[in-house]
Amino acid sequence: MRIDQSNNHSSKPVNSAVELKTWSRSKSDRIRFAMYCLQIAATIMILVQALPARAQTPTPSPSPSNPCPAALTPGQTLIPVPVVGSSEGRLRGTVILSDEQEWMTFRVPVSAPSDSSRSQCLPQYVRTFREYGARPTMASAPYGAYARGQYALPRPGPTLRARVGDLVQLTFLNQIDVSHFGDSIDRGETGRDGGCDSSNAGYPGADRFPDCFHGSSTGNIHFHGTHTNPNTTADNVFIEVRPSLRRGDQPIVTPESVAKPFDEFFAKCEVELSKNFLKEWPKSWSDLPNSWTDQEEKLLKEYDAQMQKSYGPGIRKLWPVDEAQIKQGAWPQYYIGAFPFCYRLPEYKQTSWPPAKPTMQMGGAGTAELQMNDDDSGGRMLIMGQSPGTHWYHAHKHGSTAINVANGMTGAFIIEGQYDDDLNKWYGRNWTRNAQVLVINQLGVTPNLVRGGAGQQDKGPDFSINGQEKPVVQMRPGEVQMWRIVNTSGRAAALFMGPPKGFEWKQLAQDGVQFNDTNYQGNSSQPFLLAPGNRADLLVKAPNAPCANAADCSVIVKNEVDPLDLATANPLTLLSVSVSGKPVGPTTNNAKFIPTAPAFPPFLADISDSEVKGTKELRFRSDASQLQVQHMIDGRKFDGEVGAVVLLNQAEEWKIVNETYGGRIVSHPFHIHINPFQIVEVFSPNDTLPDPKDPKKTIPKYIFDQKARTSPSQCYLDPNNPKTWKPCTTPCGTACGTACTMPCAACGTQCIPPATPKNLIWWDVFPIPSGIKATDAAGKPIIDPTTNQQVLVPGYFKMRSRFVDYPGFYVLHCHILAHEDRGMMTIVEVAPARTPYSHH
Ligand SMILES: [Cu+2]
Repeated sequence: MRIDQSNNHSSKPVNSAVELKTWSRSKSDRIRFAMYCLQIAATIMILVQALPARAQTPTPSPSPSNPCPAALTPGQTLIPVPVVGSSEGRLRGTVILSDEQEWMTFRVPVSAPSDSSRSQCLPQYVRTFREYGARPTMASAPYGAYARGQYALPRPGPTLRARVGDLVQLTFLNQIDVSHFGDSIDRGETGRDGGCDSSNAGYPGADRFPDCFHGSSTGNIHFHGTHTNPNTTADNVFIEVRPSLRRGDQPIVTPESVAKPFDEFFAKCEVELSKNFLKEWPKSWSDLPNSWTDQEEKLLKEYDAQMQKSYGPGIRKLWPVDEAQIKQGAWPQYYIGAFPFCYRLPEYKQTSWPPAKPTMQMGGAGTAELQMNDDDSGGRMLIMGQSPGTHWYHAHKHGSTAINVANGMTGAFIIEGQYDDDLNKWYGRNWTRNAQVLVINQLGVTPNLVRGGAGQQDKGPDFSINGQEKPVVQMRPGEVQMWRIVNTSGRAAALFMGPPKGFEWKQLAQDGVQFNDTNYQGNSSQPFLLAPGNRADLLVKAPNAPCANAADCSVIVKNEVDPLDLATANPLTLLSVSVSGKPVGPTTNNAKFIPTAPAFPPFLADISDSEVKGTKELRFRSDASQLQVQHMIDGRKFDGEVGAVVLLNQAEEWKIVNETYGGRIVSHPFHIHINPFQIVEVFSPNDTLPDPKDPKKTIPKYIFDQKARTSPSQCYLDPNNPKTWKPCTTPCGTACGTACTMPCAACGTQCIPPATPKNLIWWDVFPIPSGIKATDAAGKPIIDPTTNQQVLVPGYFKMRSRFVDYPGFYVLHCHILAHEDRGMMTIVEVAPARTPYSHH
């Protein structure tokens, strides 16, 4: 059990092993504990504290040493990320989950992020997603020009690029060398220590397996934003691929060792999935080539035997779990070293919506008859298509999403379609291929909770783009560029404050789903928020002349996990633009925003009131009564049970509630896989209004005591009547208009509830507004007479989604990934609407 601290700043890596008592295999390992000091020649002591089971916690001392390599210092040219593209309808590639030593940046001081803080760089082992054939990022151009020493630069996984309709055929390999990360194997199966990572800062404390940090060398890929099959070899986050076993120092599962069976599988998969976009294949383990499944069985048994040898009886073996799942006809969960992803990005080809029904369909019949006229899609028609746009992928193994994403296991997934064609028609051939792909992350090696008190970084590590801090994007004077921005951070949202002076921007898409023309025309150089997981496509227009200084051309963000943070959040430089070169002719298309938004696919039509067939309420709650704050949904942490069941091909309206109050409040970013959603109502009880007496100050928008009113614009909510806890759009005390929502007492029954808004934006992550503890005019708690507790008013939003096309199991969760790992996730089951029975 060793941890490579590698937090030295000398010229060669120091592989000092630190053993933690709780991870020990042998008696000698059991003795040493995790306070470890490394004496460095430069007389700097780096305190290593609170070592978690698979990460390092250097707390860099505030000194001018530990300089960063050039590419990681602010103001360096943005380095593009390598692309794995599709051809002839196939995205074929190999993504290798491996590890390397990279220069990681650490903010000094660790407190609130600020442009006046500085970064130190220390080499650290991190897990990476790399395309097959990638050379370490310090050795190959253009990285070689920036690197320092023998450590690599951080960067995201390759940008994947495909087109709507394409088949995705990805070989995924896990070649992590676990000896670089201490006890990074899945401790749950060792049968020891409850299965959670541990540190001497008190972790895991109140956390319990499986809702704790653990198993960080296990990998998988979530294709975030894809509308596809959630099962088997598609967007299936339940699979767990353990690192390859090794012979000597080398992984035995390699691209070569799986090439033959995977080629065979991909060829068969292509034939099957070409029949119909709704076709689900493979269905069972026996659909995979025997040569590979036999090999996997052997490797799993060998893995189990090795675990038994190391940890003795009491281990949880993997193969018997797979075996039982296979016997039940379920898809097995555990793999060693490799997994073949194969699925299609469905293309909606009809010109109107809803899709025309096939003429042969028999109303009310079971699938038995309908299978006759088609295949296992039961005669169903594709209802939604894959939206072309900026999507992404990331590690999604429960228990290690936070650390793996922080290590850099994220990447952009660009899905092209008519959207690109329309933009390229205006701007020029392949213009969208030259878009800036900006992968934001908060890179780090240890979640805050594992570090404990003093080492915690407020709002997490600094934002990086493609691994760099504050890089520079090149633009020509007057040029319009497309920026595809992905916030892959596991923690903080970035509020983009607006374009730099002299620039203009127009948002084209949100979360990989394009705006319709009304929303495109209606936004101009506005601020926008990218919560963790959100994306935005922007058209950015540079000024006609270079900036007088770099600061004038900087894109400024504020970092938040709740809007209340913004009052004290520092403006941060995310990136800068260098405006130089030959100006773009002001009358050419390349100097203008496209006059009309790209054609809007018919399947993105608003979800109407009449389409909604069911409602649900999900309550996200942070409970601060325990040793550490515990995060749950509907009072439960993730336990593998289904939390929401929906019938296939129905639209529902869900109220997503945030019962997180006071203190360090969090707007948990709600994310659901497979289908995007539209927001129809938002209630944010912590909202503020400008103070009419002093525009620099704010006053609460909602009051719970009429005597607290300082402005007629404030809305009164009755603390004893939860039915009034709703958004207020009409000021109280003024005449009620047609757009009034109910809560203002003064509006009474004259109010006409607003119609469902139109032209709604599609999202796949949306922060749930936090709740408030009700107080009276004197600032004292308002007590609920029935419970004798302070009245707590939760925030919420209501969303509508079409649970269409793909039955199966997938997840919804908080996209603050430490919350997800610790239990704020549940399973959605989309049940086939048709029974298998015939009723003649
Ligand atoms: Cu959360």
